[in-house]
Amino acid sequence: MNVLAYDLGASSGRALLGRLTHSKIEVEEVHRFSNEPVKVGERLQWDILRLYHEIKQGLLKTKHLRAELQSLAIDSWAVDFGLIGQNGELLGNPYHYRDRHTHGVMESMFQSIPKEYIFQRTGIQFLPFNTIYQLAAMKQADSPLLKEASRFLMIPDLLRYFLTGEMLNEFTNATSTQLYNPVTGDWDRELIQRVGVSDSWFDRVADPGTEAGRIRSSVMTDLGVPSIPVLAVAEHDTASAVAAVPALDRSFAYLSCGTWSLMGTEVERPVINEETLRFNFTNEGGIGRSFRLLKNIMGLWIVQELKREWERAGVEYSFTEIVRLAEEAPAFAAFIDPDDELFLHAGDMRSRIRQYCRKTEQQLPDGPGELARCIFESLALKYRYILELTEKLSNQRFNGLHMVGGGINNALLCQWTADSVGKPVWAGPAEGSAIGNLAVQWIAQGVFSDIWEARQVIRSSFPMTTYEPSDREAWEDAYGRFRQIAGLAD
Ligand code: LFR
Repeated sequence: MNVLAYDLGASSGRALLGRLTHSKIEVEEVHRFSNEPVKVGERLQWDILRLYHEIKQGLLKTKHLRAELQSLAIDSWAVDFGLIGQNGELLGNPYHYRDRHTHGVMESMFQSIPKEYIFQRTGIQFLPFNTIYQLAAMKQADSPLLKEASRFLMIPDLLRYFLTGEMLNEFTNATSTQLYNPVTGDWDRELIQRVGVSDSWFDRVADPGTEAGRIRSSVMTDLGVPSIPVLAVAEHDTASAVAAVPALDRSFAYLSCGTWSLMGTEVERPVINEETLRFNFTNEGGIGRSFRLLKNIMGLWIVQELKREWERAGVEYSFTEIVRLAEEAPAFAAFIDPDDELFLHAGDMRSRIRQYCRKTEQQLPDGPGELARCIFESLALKYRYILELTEKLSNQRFNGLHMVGGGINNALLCQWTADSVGKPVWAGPAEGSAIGNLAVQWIAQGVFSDIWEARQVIRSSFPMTTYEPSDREAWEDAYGRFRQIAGLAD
């Protein structure tokens, strides 16, 4: 049974063809493409029509493989959206969540809508780029789009709409907006109205696994493809990545490692209390109406930006080289808190890292190896802090950590994570989101009875590497210094 998963990340997208043979999943990458945001004036936007074009290219390539598809589905990063006008056309280009138009908007919103109220109703962490603040920023700027809009669609909803002509809001992504109420199981219409936008844009929320239409006739004619069902899966890429965690134990911790690092656990009900508010944990929707109690950690973004910075200066380093240089640099020389707001927006990371180190009276990392080492060690140390908080907030003890996502190709980071958290790290699969996307399509088709059966099959289909903790004393010592420098509370 062939199904196609499109997984769109912040810098690239891919289409993976999934096949099931003898209870093993086989995947074939049929298409890979870059996803480069475009800056026009001061505004950073997604090239959404290009992404749609690449989705169609993926369909064409699959057709050429003569693989008959039972269904297809799309997942992507969260929080970003498009607004649809009365005539059914997209209004403007979706903004990139790292655009600066949300600067200061979250803090100013708290003056009219208390933070506690928002958290109580949504259970979602406060990130300055959440959909709620993007809409409020547009409202403040008196954006004409808000006057014309009649529907709100998240990125995968939007691409699915282009393919099928049908509009539908998907659950896991809907929760990331900070406008969805997990207790009532619907959009929080009161909150939406308080933000000052129309709640009529927000329609019924569909569970992952719902059939959300079929390829529309114009696409069938243009590409010469049959009318394939398009499913809504766990369309937030992190929800799909968590779906693909090959855990045996129902109590497990994960780290989805890519541009972002998302660390947490799966819970049956959202954990909305003073502690989760205090530590800014989130309760995003998961598969089977579970919730992902987790926290965003800045992740490999800082290194990716450094790499781009070097490229602009005419120096090309591959990720493999960066990792090797980090390994050769002196250990535990300087730490940053990767989640400092300093590192959120695109730009000159070298000088920001040095600025952070100057402020905290540390040595200033200089060359590529020292900078990369500082980032990787700091990430590994931050993972320990968040893992311990996850245990505390969810009242569990984990005997290891599952790592999924492209970041696991960095064996050094996996090893340092194990060293830092003092527990084994089980790394795999690397294509977590795409595999979770495939798995939910197979659940919808009745091939797997539930996510736990899917996880078993994922476990036996893809390699998993174990990293045992080592060098504990040095990491313990580093952790104490890191917490002091980053000012992290108990
Ligand atoms: C990861 C991710 C995170 C979300 C961030 C922005 O790709 O989806 O879960 O917080 O991107 O949308």
